[in-house]
Amino acid sequence: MAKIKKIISREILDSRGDPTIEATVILDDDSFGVFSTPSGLSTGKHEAVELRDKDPERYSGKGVLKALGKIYSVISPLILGKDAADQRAIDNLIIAADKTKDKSNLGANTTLAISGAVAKAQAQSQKIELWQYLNEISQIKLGRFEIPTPMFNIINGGLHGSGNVDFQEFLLVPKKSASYSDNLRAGAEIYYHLKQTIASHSGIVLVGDEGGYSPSLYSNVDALKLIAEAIDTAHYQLGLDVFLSLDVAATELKKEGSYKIKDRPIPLSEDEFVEFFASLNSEYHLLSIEDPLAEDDWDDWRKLTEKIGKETIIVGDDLITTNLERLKKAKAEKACNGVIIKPNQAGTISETINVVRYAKEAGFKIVVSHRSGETNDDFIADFAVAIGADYAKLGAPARGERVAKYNRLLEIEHELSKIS
Ligand code: 2PG
Ligand code: MG
Repeated sequence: MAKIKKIISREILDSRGDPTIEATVILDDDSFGVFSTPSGLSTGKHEAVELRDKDPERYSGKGVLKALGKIYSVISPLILGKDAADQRAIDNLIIAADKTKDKSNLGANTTLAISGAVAKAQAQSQKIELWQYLNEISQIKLGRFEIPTPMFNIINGGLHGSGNVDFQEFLLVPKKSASYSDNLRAGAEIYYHLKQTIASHSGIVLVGDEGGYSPSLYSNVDALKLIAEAIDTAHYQLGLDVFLSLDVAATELKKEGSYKIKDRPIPLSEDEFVEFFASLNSEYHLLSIEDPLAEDDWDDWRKLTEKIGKETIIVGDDLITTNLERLKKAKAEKACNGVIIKPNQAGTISETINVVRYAKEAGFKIVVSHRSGETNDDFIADFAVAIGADYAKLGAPARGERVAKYNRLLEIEHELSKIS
């Protein structure tokens, strides 16, 4: 049994240049874990919240010195000396100290940094891979470990783009039957060709927050057309080798009760927006649509899922926010059939695992996801394998903080090839 001996935390920068927390947890057998918290931009109203300094004189108010103070004064005294193997007990102490539903006291950025660092330290102490350890504590029984199918975000719009297109993410998803390394290659090759395709149409090639291109287009459908063209020139077949998915992040688009998108001259009502997706889907056979409707519009979600949920995965991100109560409601209301899992929406590893376990039992497709603000921490890759996610959404196959995760999956694929 290894006990928590020391906790060190620092303010570092994420991929947007915003401060975030890096926590190091050291055990009395000298094992250690380092974890840095990612940060979302298109955050859901119901997700756990970050604690930031709000001091306009430092980092435009985004500093995390108060959060570091909470680690020093509240969390460390609680968990120093505790057995690192008991992740749930440690997380419960942190949850009890926070006392809020949305982690607004300690901040989910604070609580996750410690929770994740404890898990990493314990995996090292047990001398097993992190994905193996996380699977152990999740108590999820998998027939065998597999690499989830990657979802490459190759065109960035919405809040992650440059005012170019309304939908936040245009994703490329390779077929499930291929190996992960072949799928990564397909993603990268189509990404190169997309650059040429965009250059030949608009001349300027910019990238957004997740490394996907951010071209200025007349419509959202134009983005799908560009990707289809790039798939073709890269010698892959749409609908056979690769598929298309969207993260609409629709809450950001809804203004005064309707959705304003470039594809239509006048704003669309909720019902018209549902129809828009139904017809888009009949043309592009989308593999999945994430957040097609606003985060509290349960009835509209149910209507869309009823209409196209048999052929397409309707994925709740801002709708569910990795929150067990909201996931239960989504099941009861048949609002969607897929769920995004982001540990920092929940705030601890144990709470995230609770949501995954319920989602699996209820038959939801599971998409484990990074955030738009990331560091080189590759924890999320191990987590996706550990819980047997169907998909892993990790941004474009480019930019250091994104490829850190894709490369970690390559490493795990290699490790798995030795044990199977
Ligand atoms: C999303 C995410 C990640 P953000 O909406 O799915 O791609 O974006 O981290 O900004 O919430
Ligand atoms: Mg999303």
